[in-house]
Amino acid sequence: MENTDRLPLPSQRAQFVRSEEVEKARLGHKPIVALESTVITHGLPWPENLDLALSMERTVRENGAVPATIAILDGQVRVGLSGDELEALSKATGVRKVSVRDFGPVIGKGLSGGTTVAATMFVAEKTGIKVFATGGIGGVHRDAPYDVSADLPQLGRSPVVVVCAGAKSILDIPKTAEYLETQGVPVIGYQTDAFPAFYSVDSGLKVEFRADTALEAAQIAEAHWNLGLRSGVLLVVPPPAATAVPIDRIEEVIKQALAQAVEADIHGSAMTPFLLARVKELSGGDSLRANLALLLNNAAVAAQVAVGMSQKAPMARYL
Ligand code: PSU
Ligand code: MN
Repeated sequence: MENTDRLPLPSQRAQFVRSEEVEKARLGHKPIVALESTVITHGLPWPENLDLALSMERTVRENGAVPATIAILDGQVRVGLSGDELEALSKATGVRKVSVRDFGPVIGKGLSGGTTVAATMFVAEKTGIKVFATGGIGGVHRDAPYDVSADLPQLGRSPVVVVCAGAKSILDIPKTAEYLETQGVPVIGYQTDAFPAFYSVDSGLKVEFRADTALEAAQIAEAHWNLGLRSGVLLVVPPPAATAVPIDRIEEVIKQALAQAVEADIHGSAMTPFLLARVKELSGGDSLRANLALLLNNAAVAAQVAVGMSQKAPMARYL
Protein backbone atom coordinates (compact mmCIF):
# COMPACT_ATOMS: atom_id res chain seq x y z
CA MET A 1 0.00 0.00 0.00
CA GLU A 2 1.18 3.47 -0.84
CA ASN A 3 2.39 5.51 2.09
CA THR A 4 0.83 8.89 1.37
CA ASP A 5 2.97 10.49 4.08
CA ARG A 6 5.96 9.91 1.85
CA LEU A 7 4.51 11.44 -1.33
CA PRO A 8 6.83 14.18 -2.60
CA LEU A 9 5.96 17.81 -2.09
CA PRO A 10 5.05 19.63 -5.33
CA SER A 11 8.48 21.29 -5.32
CA GLN A 12 10.19 17.89 -5.26
CA ARG A 13 8.46 16.48 -8.35
CA ALA A 14 10.04 16.60 -11.81
CA GLN A 15 13.26 18.10 -10.53
CA PHE A 16 14.60 19.04 -13.97
CA VAL A 17 11.99 19.94 -16.56
CA ARG A 18 13.17 19.83 -20.18
CA SER A 19 11.40 21.68 -22.97
CA GLU A 20 9.96 19.51 -25.72
CA GLU A 21 12.77 20.54 -28.07
CA VAL A 22 15.49 19.64 -25.57
CA GLU A 23 13.80 16.35 -24.68
CA LYS A 24 13.63 15.41 -28.36
CA ALA A 25 17.28 16.32 -28.85
CA ARG A 26 18.25 14.19 -25.87
CA LEU A 27 16.31 11.16 -27.13
CA GLY A 28 17.80 11.61 -30.60
CA HIS A 29 21.40 12.03 -29.26
CA LYS A 30 21.60 15.45 -30.89
CA PRO A 31 24.24 17.93 -29.72
CA ILE A 32 22.90 20.29 -27.03
CA VAL A 33 24.45 23.50 -25.68
CA ALA A 34 23.48 24.81 -22.24
CA LEU A 35 23.12 28.59 -21.81
CA GLU A 36 23.06 30.43 -18.48
CA SER A 37 20.47 33.00 -17.43
CA THR A 38 22.16 35.27 -14.88
CA VAL A 39 23.48 37.13 -17.91
CA ILE A 40 19.79 37.73 -18.79
CA THR A 41 18.52 38.60 -15.30
CA HIS A 42 21.56 40.41 -13.84
CA GLY A 43 24.24 40.82 -16.54
CA LEU A 44 22.65 42.88 -19.30
CA PRO A 45 19.98 45.59 -19.39
CA TRP A 46 16.55 45.27 -21.03
CA PRO A 47 16.04 45.00 -24.00
CA GLU A 48 19.59 43.95 -24.95
CA ASN A 49 19.24 40.95 -22.63
CA LEU A 50 16.30 39.48 -24.57
CA ASP A 51 17.90 40.24 -27.93
CA LEU A 52 21.05 38.54 -26.77
CA ALA A 53 19.25 35.49 -25.35
CA LEU A 54 17.37 34.96 -28.61
CA SER A 55 20.47 35.60 -30.75
CA MET A 56 22.54 33.13 -28.73
CA GLU A 57 19.88 30.47 -29.23
CA ARG A 58 19.76 31.23 -32.96
CA THR A 59 23.56 31.05 -33.23
CA VAL A 60 23.62 27.65 -31.50
CA ARG A 61 21.01 26.35 -33.98
CA GLU A 62 22.85 27.81 -37.00
CA ASN A 63 25.89 25.86 -35.88
CA GLY A 64 24.06 22.54 -35.72
CA ALA A 65 23.14 22.15 -32.05
CA VAL A 66 20.05 22.64 -29.88
CA PRO A 67 20.13 25.45 -27.27
CA ALA A 68 19.00 24.78 -23.70
CA THR A 69 18.71 27.99 -21.69
CA ILE A 70 18.59 27.04 -18.02
CA ALA A 71 16.68 29.01 -15.37
CA ILE A 72 14.33 28.53 -12.43
CA LEU A 73 10.73 29.51 -13.16
CA ASP A 74 8.22 29.44 -10.29
CA GLY A 75 10.26 26.94 -8.33
CA GLN A 76 11.00 24.58 -11.23
CA VAL A 77 14.42 24.01 -12.78
CA ARG A 78 13.79 24.46 -16.49
CA VAL A 79 16.10 23.20 -19.23
CA GLY A 80 15.10 24.94 -22.48
CA LEU A 81 12.77 27.97 -22.46
CA SER A 82 10.20 29.19 -24.99
CA GLY A 83 10.46 32.64 -26.58
CA ASP A 84 7.68 33.89 -24.28
CA GLU A 85 9.45 32.53 -21.21
CA LEU A 86 12.72 34.18 -22.27
CA GLU A 87 10.89 37.46 -22.71
CA ALA A 88 9.21 37.22 -19.31
CA LEU A 89 12.54 36.42 -17.64
CA SER A 90 14.25 39.32 -19.44
CA LYS A 91 11.63 41.82 -18.25
CA ALA A 92 11.10 40.46 -14.75
CA THR A 93 12.24 42.46 -11.76
CA GLY A 94 13.04 40.91 -8.42
CA VAL A 95 14.13 37.54 -9.81
CA ARG A 96 16.96 35.95 -7.88
CA LYS A 97 20.53 35.36 -8.91
CA VAL A 98 20.86 31.61 -8.36
CA SER A 99 24.21 30.04 -7.61
CA VAL A 100 24.49 26.45 -6.32
CA ARG A 101 23.66 27.36 -2.72
CA ASP A 102 20.40 29.03 -3.79
CA PHE A 103 18.59 26.09 -5.46
CA GLY A 104 16.96 24.81 -2.26
CA PRO A 105 15.59 28.13 -1.02
CA VAL A 106 14.47 29.35 -4.47
CA ILE A 107 12.75 26.06 -5.38
CA GLY A 108 11.32 25.55 -1.91
CA LYS A 109 9.75 29.00 -2.00
CA GLY A 110 8.50 28.65 -5.57
CA LEU A 111 10.55 31.64 -6.81
CA SER A 112 12.19 32.39 -10.15
CA GLY A 113 15.85 33.05 -10.86
CA GLY A 114 18.67 33.30 -13.34
CA THR A 115 21.31 30.60 -12.93
CA THR A 116 25.01 31.53 -12.68
CA VAL A 117 27.80 29.61 -14.38
CA ALA A 118 28.13 27.38 -11.28
CA ALA A 119 24.39 26.62 -11.08
CA THR A 120 24.07 26.12 -14.85
CA MET A 121 27.01 23.67 -14.85
CA PHE A 122 25.35 21.69 -12.09
CA VAL A 123 22.05 21.43 -14.04
CA ALA A 124 23.91 20.61 -17.27
CA GLU A 125 25.71 17.76 -15.53
CA LYS A 126 22.48 16.41 -14.03
CA THR A 127 20.70 16.50 -17.38
CA GLY A 128 23.54 15.02 -19.46
CA ILE A 129 24.57 18.20 -21.32
CA LYS A 130 28.30 18.29 -21.97
CA VAL A 131 28.85 21.78 -23.43
CA PHE A 132 27.90 25.19 -22.04
CA ALA A 133 28.40 28.66 -23.54
CA THR A 134 28.70 31.82 -21.45
CA GLY A 135 30.42 35.23 -21.56
CA GLY A 136 32.83 35.29 -18.66
CA ILE A 137 33.21 33.13 -15.57
CA GLY A 138 33.26 34.40 -12.01
CA GLY A 139 36.61 34.19 -10.23
CA VAL A 140 38.79 35.41 -7.39
CA HIS A 141 38.01 39.06 -6.71
CA ARG A 142 40.75 41.68 -6.54
CA ASP A 143 41.91 42.65 -3.03
CA ALA A 144 39.16 40.56 -1.51
CA PRO A 145 40.70 37.34 -0.23
CA TYR A 146 37.38 35.75 0.75
CA ASP A 147 35.35 36.61 -2.32
CA VAL A 148 35.83 33.62 -4.60
CA SER A 149 33.00 32.85 -7.02
CA ALA A 150 31.25 29.48 -6.61
CA ASP A 151 31.90 29.11 -10.36
CA LEU A 152 35.48 28.03 -9.58
CA PRO A 153 34.85 25.08 -7.21
CA GLN A 154 31.95 24.01 -9.46
CA LEU A 155 34.34 23.92 -12.42
CA GLY A 156 36.25 21.41 -10.31
CA ARG A 157 33.13 19.26 -9.86
CA SER A 158 30.98 19.15 -13.00
CA PRO A 159 32.24 17.45 -16.18
CA VAL A 160 31.12 20.09 -18.67
CA VAL A 161 33.06 22.08 -21.29
CA VAL A 162 32.55 25.75 -20.40
CA VAL A 163 33.13 28.01 -23.40
CA CYS A 164 33.88 31.58 -22.32
CA ALA A 165 35.99 34.66 -23.07
CA GLY A 166 38.05 34.15 -19.91
CA ALA A 167 37.20 36.39 -16.99
CA LYS A 168 36.61 40.12 -16.65
CA SER A 169 39.50 42.05 -15.23
CA ILE A 170 37.20 43.26 -12.44
CA LEU A 171 38.67 40.00 -11.07
CA ASP A 172 42.21 38.99 -10.18
CA ILE A 173 42.95 36.90 -13.27
CA PRO A 174 46.25 35.34 -12.13
CA LYS A 175 44.65 34.20 -8.84
CA THR A 176 41.64 32.88 -10.76
CA ALA A 177 44.01 30.84 -12.96
CA GLU A 178 45.75 29.44 -9.85
CA TYR A 179 42.42 28.42 -8.35
CA LEU A 180 41.49 26.60 -11.57
CA GLU A 181 44.79 24.72 -11.41
CA THR A 182 44.10 23.69 -7.79
CA GLN A 183 40.68 22.41 -8.88
CA GLY A 184 42.23 20.31 -11.67
CA VAL A 185 40.50 22.21 -14.45
CA PRO A 186 42.26 22.15 -17.85
CA VAL A 187 42.27 25.63 -19.40
CA ILE A 188 42.47 25.42 -23.18
CA GLY A 189 42.94 28.43 -25.47
CA TYR A 190 40.75 28.29 -28.56
CA GLN A 191 43.04 29.37 -31.41
CA THR A 192 45.04 31.39 -28.89
CA ASP A 193 47.98 31.10 -26.47
CA ALA A 194 46.69 33.95 -24.30
CA PHE A 195 44.12 33.83 -21.51
CA PRO A 196 41.57 36.43 -22.67
CA ALA A 197 40.18 39.11 -20.35
CA PHE A 198 36.61 39.21 -21.66
CA TYR A 199 36.66 42.57 -23.52
CA SER A 200 40.32 42.11 -24.39
CA VAL A 201 42.01 39.35 -26.36
CA ASP A 202 45.00 39.12 -23.99
CA SER A 203 45.08 39.41 -20.19
CA GLY A 204 48.87 39.09 -20.21
CA LEU A 205 48.56 35.54 -18.89
CA LYS A 206 49.38 32.51 -21.06
CA VAL A 207 47.45 29.27 -21.37
CA GLU A 208 49.49 26.08 -21.47
CA PHE A 209 47.45 24.32 -24.14
CA ARG A 210 45.51 25.43 -27.17
CA ALA A 211 42.97 23.78 -29.47
CA ASP A 212 42.93 25.01 -33.04
CA THR A 213 39.61 23.42 -33.96
CA ALA A 214 36.37 22.66 -32.14
CA LEU A 215 36.95 18.97 -32.81
CA GLU A 216 40.32 19.14 -31.09
CA ALA A 217 38.68 20.79 -28.07
CA ALA A 218 36.10 17.97 -28.02
CA GLN A 219 38.87 15.36 -28.14
CA ILE A 220 40.72 17.02 -25.24
CA ALA A 221 37.57 16.94 -23.09
CA GLU A 222 36.90 13.31 -24.02
CA ALA A 223 40.46 12.33 -23.14
CA HIS A 224 40.08 14.06 -19.75
CA TRP A 225 36.77 12.37 -18.89
CA ASN A 226 37.63 8.97 -20.31
CA LEU A 227 40.26 8.63 -17.57
CA GLY A 228 37.53 9.09 -14.99
CA LEU A 229 38.41 12.71 -14.18
CA ARG A 230 35.21 14.56 -13.25
CA SER A 231 36.08 18.23 -13.49
CA GLY A 232 35.00 20.72 -16.10
CA VAL A 233 37.15 21.85 -19.02
CA LEU A 234 37.49 25.60 -19.59
CA LEU A 235 37.72 26.56 -23.25
CA VAL A 236 38.75 30.22 -23.44
CA VAL A 237 37.89 32.02 -26.68
CA PRO A 238 39.27 35.49 -27.45
CA PRO A 239 36.56 38.12 -28.06
CA PRO A 240 36.11 39.01 -31.77
CA ALA A 241 38.86 41.46 -32.77
CA ALA A 242 36.47 43.95 -34.42
CA THR A 243 34.84 44.90 -31.09
CA ALA A 244 37.55 43.97 -28.56
CA VAL A 245 38.80 46.74 -26.24
CA PRO A 246 42.52 46.99 -25.28
CA ILE A 247 43.07 46.00 -21.65
CA ASP A 248 44.67 49.31 -20.57
CA ARG A 249 41.63 51.21 -21.84
CA ILE A 250 39.28 49.15 -19.70
CA GLU A 251 41.55 49.25 -16.61
CA GLU A 252 40.72 52.87 -15.76
CA VAL A 253 37.01 52.08 -15.80
CA ILE A 254 37.49 48.98 -13.66
CA LYS A 255 39.44 50.93 -11.02
CA GLN A 256 36.58 53.43 -10.79
CA ALA A 257 33.97 50.66 -10.57
CA LEU A 258 35.91 48.92 -7.75
CA ALA A 259 36.23 52.21 -5.84
CA GLN A 260 32.49 52.81 -6.20
CA ALA A 261 31.74 49.32 -4.85
CA VAL A 262 33.76 50.11 -1.69
CA GLU A 263 32.02 53.47 -1.35
CA ALA A 264 28.56 51.92 -1.77
CA ASP A 265 29.46 49.12 0.71
CA ILE A 266 28.59 46.31 -1.72
CA HIS A 267 29.19 42.72 -0.60
CA GLY A 268 28.36 39.11 -1.40
CA SER A 269 26.38 38.08 -4.44
CA ALA A 270 25.55 41.72 -5.21
CA MET A 271 29.22 42.47 -5.96
CA THR A 272 29.50 41.00 -9.48
CA PRO A 273 26.20 42.50 -10.77
CA PHE A 274 27.19 45.88 -9.26
CA LEU A 275 30.61 45.84 -10.97
CA LEU A 276 29.13 44.69 -14.30
CA ALA A 277 26.57 47.53 -14.24
CA ARG A 278 29.18 50.16 -13.28
CA VAL A 279 31.64 49.02 -15.95
CA LYS A 280 28.91 49.14 -18.55
CA GLU A 281 27.84 52.61 -17.45
CA LEU A 282 31.36 54.03 -17.28
CA SER A 283 32.63 52.57 -20.54
CA GLY A 284 29.63 53.49 -22.65
CA GLY A 285 28.51 51.54 -25.69
CA ASP A 286 31.93 50.05 -26.49
CA SER A 287 31.87 47.46 -23.75
CA LEU A 288 28.27 46.45 -24.48
CA ARG A 289 29.09 45.90 -28.15
CA ALA A 290 32.11 43.76 -27.24
CA ASN A 291 30.00 41.88 -24.69
CA LEU A 292 27.27 40.98 -27.19
CA ALA A 293 29.76 40.01 -29.92
CA LEU A 294 31.73 37.65 -27.69
CA LEU A 295 28.61 35.97 -26.33
CA LEU A 296 27.48 35.11 -29.87
CA ASN A 297 30.97 33.99 -30.83
CA ASN A 298 31.13 31.71 -27.77
CA ALA A 299 27.71 30.25 -28.63
CA ALA A 300 28.98 29.37 -32.12
CA VAL A 301 32.18 27.74 -30.83
CA ALA A 302 30.25 25.83 -28.15
CA ALA A 303 27.81 24.46 -30.74
CA GLN A 304 30.72 23.32 -32.90
CA VAL A 305 32.33 21.58 -29.91
CA ALA A 306 29.02 19.87 -29.09
CA VAL A 307 28.71 18.73 -32.71
CA GLY A 308 32.31 17.44 -32.58
CA MET A 309 31.52 15.50 -29.43
CA SER A 310 28.33 13.96 -30.74
CA GLN A 311 30.16 12.77 -33.85
CA LYS A 312 32.93 11.19 -31.81
CA ALA A 313 30.95 9.34 -29.16
CA PRO A 314 27.50 9.14 -27.62
CA MET A 315 27.22 11.14 -24.42
CA ALA A 316 26.31 8.03 -22.45
CA ARG A 317 29.95 6.97 -22.63
CA TYR A 318 30.87 9.40 -19.86
CA LEU A 319 27.89 8.90 -17.58
N1 PSU B 1 30.88 37.79 -15.43
C1 PSU B 1 30.45 38.48 -16.51
N2 PSU B 1 29.12 38.49 -16.79
C2 PSU B 1 28.20 37.83 -16.01
C3 PSU B 1 28.69 37.09 -14.89
C4 PSU B 1 30.02 37.10 -14.63
O1 PSU B 1 31.26 39.07 -17.20
O2 PSU B 1 27.00 37.88 -16.30
C5 PSU B 1 27.71 36.32 -14.05
C6 PSU B 1 27.79 34.83 -14.40
O3 PSU B 1 26.48 34.26 -14.32
C7 PSU B 1 28.67 34.26 -13.29
C8 PSU B 1 28.25 35.12 -12.12
O4 PSU B 1 28.46 32.89 -13.05
O5 PSU B 1 28.09 36.41 -12.67
C9 PSU B 1 29.29 35.10 -11.03
O6 PSU B 1 28.80 35.74 -9.89
P1 PSU B 1 29.63 35.65 -8.51
O7 PSU B 1 30.90 36.41 -8.74
O8 PSU B 1 28.76 36.28 -7.48
O9 PSU B 1 29.87 34.18 -8.27
MN1 MN C 1 31.21 36.36 -4.49
